[in-house]
Amino acid sequence: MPETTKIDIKDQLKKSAQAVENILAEVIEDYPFENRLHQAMKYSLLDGGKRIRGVLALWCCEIINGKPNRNAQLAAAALEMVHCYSLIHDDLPAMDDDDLRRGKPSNHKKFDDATAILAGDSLLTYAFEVLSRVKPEKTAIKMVKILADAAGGAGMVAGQMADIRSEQKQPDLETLQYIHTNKTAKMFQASTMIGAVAGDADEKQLEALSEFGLKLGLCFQIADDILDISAETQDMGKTTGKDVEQGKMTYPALMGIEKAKQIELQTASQATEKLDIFGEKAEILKQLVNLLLKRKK
Ligand code: GRG
Repeated sequence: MPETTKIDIKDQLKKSAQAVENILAEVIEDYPFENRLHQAMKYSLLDGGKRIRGVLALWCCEIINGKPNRNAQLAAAALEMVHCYSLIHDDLPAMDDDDLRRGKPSNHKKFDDATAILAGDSLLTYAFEVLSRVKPEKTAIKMVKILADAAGGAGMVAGQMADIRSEQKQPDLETLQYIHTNKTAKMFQASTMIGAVAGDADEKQLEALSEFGLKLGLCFQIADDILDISAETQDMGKTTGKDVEQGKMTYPALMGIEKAKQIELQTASQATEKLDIFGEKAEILKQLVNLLLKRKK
């Protein structure tokens, strides 16, 4: 990672996303999965996605430690596997019922509902097997706790539950913040925290990256709400316009698109402020925030 502010962020993101892709390709071949499950897991896991969560883990480790180590690579794979399971399950008829994900038929369309459920289950459990390879064990346990807290029934799954229960209801800020924090932001926070733990961060550094991750995740979800209205299905690789159709609680639904854009910018600058203690070293994360603000997919 260059030390100066002259970072080609798109190029850096592409390279690091490829590094995440490589580790995913490695670990997914490294276990005796049942054959059909294995095909379904690989179908959704490989060759797709921006890999933001995995990249955040690599970059946060690098900010602390100078380079992304093996622990950060294993954790990046685990984060992307949990994220991928959530997308497979989210697309099922009982949830968001979507035929398209990452520009191709969603898992249950390509295979079938039962296979998609099991492929998601298998990705979720395998993520923790991969984390168990982190050394020393003390570090692995810290990472397991961070990821389990963020992904489970007090995190992403809780956010998904609240999201489903709030469909067709009058939007209110408190519920909306609860949904966004849990459904999306906590997995971003887990990504930055796990990267920091891989780099052996001290408490102050861990806290700063944790707060940065949470704010970035909120900003990412507000942007996603806006893109669902303003972007094209073709660019997003998933069906757009569904939030309005399903009566989802979103920032634009609560306050209109212009105000939502203001909150998005405000949240982005709150995220960036958390990086002050790292000085120039965190420049790449600041530029990532700017890039995500401009994203079209
Ligand atoms: C089903 C347990 C369970 C949880 C579902 C993550 C999630 C919770 C649902 C997916 C649908 C959605 C809009 C979630 C909000 C988080 C989000 C914006 C996911 C998409 O993340 P990206 O854009 O996806 O990073 P890629 O494909 O780039 O990896």
